[in-house]
Amino acid sequence: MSKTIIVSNRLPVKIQREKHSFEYKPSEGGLATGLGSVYKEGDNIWLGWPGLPVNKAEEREEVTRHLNELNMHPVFLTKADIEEYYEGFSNETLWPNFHYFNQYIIYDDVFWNAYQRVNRKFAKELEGLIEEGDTVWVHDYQLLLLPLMIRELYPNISIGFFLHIPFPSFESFRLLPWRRELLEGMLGSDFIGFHTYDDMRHFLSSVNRLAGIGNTNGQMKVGNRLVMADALPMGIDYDKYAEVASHPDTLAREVRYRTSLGDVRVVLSIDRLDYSKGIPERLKAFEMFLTENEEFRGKVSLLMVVVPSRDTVPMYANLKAEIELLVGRINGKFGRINWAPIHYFYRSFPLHALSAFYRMANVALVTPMRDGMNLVCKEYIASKLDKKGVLILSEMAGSSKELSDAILINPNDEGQHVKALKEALTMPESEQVSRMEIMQKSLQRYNIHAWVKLFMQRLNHVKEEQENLQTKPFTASVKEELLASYDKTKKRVLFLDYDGTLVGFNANPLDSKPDKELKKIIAGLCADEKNRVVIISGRDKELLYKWLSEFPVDFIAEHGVWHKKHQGKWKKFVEVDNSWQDEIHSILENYVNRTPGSFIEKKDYSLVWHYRKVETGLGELRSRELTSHLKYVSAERDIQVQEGDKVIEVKNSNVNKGIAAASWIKKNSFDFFLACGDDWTDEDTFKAMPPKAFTVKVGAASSSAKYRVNDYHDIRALLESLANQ
Ligand code: GDG
Repeated sequence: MSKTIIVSNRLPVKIQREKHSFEYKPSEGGLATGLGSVYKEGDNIWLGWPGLPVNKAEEREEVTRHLNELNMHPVFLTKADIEEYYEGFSNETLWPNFHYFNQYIIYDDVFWNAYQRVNRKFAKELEGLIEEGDTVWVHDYQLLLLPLMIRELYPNISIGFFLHIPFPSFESFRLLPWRRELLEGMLGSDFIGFHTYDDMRHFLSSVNRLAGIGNTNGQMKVGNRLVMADALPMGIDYDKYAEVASHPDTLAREVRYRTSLGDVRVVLSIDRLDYSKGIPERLKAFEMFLTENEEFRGKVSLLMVVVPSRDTVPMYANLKAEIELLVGRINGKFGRINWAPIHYFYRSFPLHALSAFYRMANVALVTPMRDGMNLVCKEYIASKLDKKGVLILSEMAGSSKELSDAILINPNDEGQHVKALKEALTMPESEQVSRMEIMQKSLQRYNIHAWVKLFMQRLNHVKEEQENLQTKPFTASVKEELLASYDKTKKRVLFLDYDGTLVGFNANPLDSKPDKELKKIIAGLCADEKNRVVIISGRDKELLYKWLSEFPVDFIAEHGVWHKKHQGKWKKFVEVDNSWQDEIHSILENYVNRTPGSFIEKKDYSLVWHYRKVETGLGELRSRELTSHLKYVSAERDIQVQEGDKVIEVKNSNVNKGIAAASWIKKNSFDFFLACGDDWTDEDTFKAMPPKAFTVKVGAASSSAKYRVNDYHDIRALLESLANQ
């Protein structure tokens, strides 16, 4: 039985050393909850660092045994590993670089060596666990090199990777001396997920510039392997946060806190101590807000939770000192005996306290300078059972792409920050509710469970595509076989696509008229009475006819809308059938699931997928993907796919190249079949061919053709040898 192995730097467990043993507590993080449905099943396992140094052999054995019972497996790290790989390269090199704080990067070969060493340690540990057929899902920036290390050990295994922090633009990423190795490490995966389309786009641009690998809709060819990147925004465990928000413990806490605070409006801020979170900027904006809006003094308090983190590192200690100075200054300047402008806590709180904060906050102020996603703002929304409350969100947080009904601000713009606070605190309740409702619906749908499911689906999809790509090369022995069959047969049909198959592509389609060489080949093929040559193209019929009517060929034009036998007239298919709609609707639904903001419109004879409200770029990406997908599935259905302004329309068409070719075949009793084509529309032709047909795809994309060649020159060479037989 194949299994799934989750790999992350930390295991989802808190282990505490007691006098003679260890105590284990599961961690409550979003990722741990979401992946619980995966790693706790059957033989699945989560591999990572248990979070504390364990050096004695017998203690390691004990911890391993206990963790194995919880479906976990430890990678033990030494003190030097932690200092150099985790605190060093991960947090002092990659973290600032990926969050655009390049002035804080430490470039240190000792750190880099440790990063390679520890990634290898993870690979080594996996070596004992992985079996052929398994799936490995690697998480985050501490393990960028791991996918390639696993790939080298197990070339055929399914490897997924998800980056939880932003992927920087090439201009930032190129600063790292080890950029190439880092990218190659990631490209060992089959599927690479990012929170936003921008992260994905930055990654693809770095892959293009540093490794010279281009992409189509996020699909890359890495050596002979297909690798896919995609945007997959992570959600939260919505129901859990909604449930905790109605728990008696939470309600009791809210009453207690409210009584202590008195009659003030609450603005909430929760972050881990980090320079990427924009905490000083937030405090300065709050100070400016109180300076400019006297009427709010005594009426609004900022409840600021800063969760301790890395504060032994000087940069973090300085940040903490700066925050505390600002809090002191503001409270000193504006505070009253019965009112504190800021309630500041440098510690973490239990979940129910956090939930009570979410419930009582009139405004949540989430204004990072840069954040991969940011889950706090999503948790705030899920906790708002009465739908009253306003979210002010930085456009630099990944979550801003989904939560466009928040008040979005640029955290560097103090004026905008101040204005947003005023707008939030004076927003009519009806507007609060309507904005909150939209955001809640979206977060309910795109929750953590949907995210995990989608990631796995996408990874499986890449694997399937890789298998489809197994189209065999058109070798000399295949050619021999084809020629032998051609020789023996008496009634042959040759379906030949035109652009990309018989001629190369031209910027101006009118420049693709048949050249001398091609004319000679077609004439040669037509000279043999045993051959029926059918030009099967998406081009309009007039042009095809003008270019090729000098030969006794048949035509299927405009993707099968029009047909013409050599001696006959142009004829058209007509029929209307809506039976395809249910199936296409479920495909469109699948894209709506993966694309926040998109929706389906149902018309009498068509279905329309709208993406005008989708994150810029992501909508375009999905539309291209959907178009390809629809063209692919349209082989046996009477539909046509049309792209419009931020819409994709699927209509009845009753015809495509495959249906047309099939009807051609049905009416005759051919004994030899050859079909050549280069794009998605030709897939229909390939599929319509009988099993004994020779089907040849031009180019490397996945195909239902049996064989593939590199370009139209190869097709011409093949046809020429047939003509010369
Ligand atoms: C990475 C990326 C991305 C906070 N204070 C307390 C507390 N928290 C919990 C929150 C939330 C989590 O910590 C912080 O959420 P982040 O989104 O910042 O996640 P990280 O794991 O730190 O960061 C980030 C994320 O990965 C997911 O991909 O969103 O951009 O940097 O869940 O509720 N929890 C408790 N007490 C606290 O005082 N119990």
